Amino acid sequence: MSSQTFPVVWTERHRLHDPGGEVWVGVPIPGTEVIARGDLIRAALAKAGFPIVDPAAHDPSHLHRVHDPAMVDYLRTAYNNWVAAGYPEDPGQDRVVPYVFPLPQAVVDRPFRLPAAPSARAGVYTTDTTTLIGPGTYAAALSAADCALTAAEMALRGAGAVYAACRPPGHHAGRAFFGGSCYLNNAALAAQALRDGGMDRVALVDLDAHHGNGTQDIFYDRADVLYSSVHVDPGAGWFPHFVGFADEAGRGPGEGANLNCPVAPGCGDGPWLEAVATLGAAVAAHRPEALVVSLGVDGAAGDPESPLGISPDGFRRAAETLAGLYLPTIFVQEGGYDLDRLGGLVVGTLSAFASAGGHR
Ligand code: SP5
Ligand code: ZN
Repeated sequence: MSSQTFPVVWTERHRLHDPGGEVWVGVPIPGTEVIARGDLIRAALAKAGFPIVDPAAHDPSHLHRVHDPAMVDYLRTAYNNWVAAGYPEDPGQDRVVPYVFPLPQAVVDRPFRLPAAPSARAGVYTTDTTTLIGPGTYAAALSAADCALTAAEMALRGAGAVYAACRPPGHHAGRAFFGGSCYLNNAALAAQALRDGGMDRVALVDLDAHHGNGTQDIFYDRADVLYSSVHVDPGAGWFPHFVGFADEAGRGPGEGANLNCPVAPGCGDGPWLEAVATLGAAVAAHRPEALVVSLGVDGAAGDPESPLGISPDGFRRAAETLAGLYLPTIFVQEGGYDLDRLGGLVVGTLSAFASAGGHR
């Protein structure tokens, strides 16, 4: 292993997840969270000399540390129940996709009962129509979680930096909801594993272009895990639309341990790197024993899912800011959808972190 690299946890099992596109404003479209992403990232890292290791398999009970067991059970069984109900033949939909949602203001206040129809069950845990479930989705999501958990275990054993090549991504999955192309929250699982392994305080920095509403939800009431994020302003019309504003600061014992730095569409490197510096200062003030970075590179100029316009050099400079915290660091892959630039952005960011000495 060259001194400018660190271990990558990756598995070909990500290929089991083919969402088959997404439904956006009612229209089936190809979608951008595609199988090629996982393979392009691996190829670029291998070419750059990063050593690649397989994840260890973990018992699904690990998932219950951050997720509602009922949601995990839903994800495990949803596809088979969908097929058994005949939807692939009539009306001709071979992926699990919702059509109704139990909004709290639209259901009477009585103990929740799971609806009988699989088509209605599809709306119980997801926030949107863009996060379809196919035959291998649950298996791939488990393997992505395995990558993040394995990276956490390597950090607990003394690794200075590890990259978990998670696909599907995770930061839009909360304790009892999933969405935004995410099913299980890989970064939250890694942070919780670090806590369970004996670290007293952990910090998360989320660089994905979108707010990590799932990660925020999981840790919103907790003081031991800081969640901090720079993302495109949801108030300017961007996903996840309802959450991710600057006044969301945590609740109860978690008050002050949640930091949102929304930035304007088209802001480019300057304001984004200022926000990254703010996140870095908050992490240092939290005095964590380790750092988990939700590394989405969908903020990059040219990405089809965000308007931020960050340059490759911007990502390198963000990595140098994080390296300057000198913390054991786990990078967890989130978004990044420009297939021509994805591999280069990930390698550039991780290489800059290693060159700045962040992995020692
Ligand atoms: C993990 C992650 O980055 N999830 C982000 C999902 C954002 N999805 C927003 C809605 C999709 C709209 N895509 C249509 C693009 C047309 N230009
Ligand atoms: Zn994103």
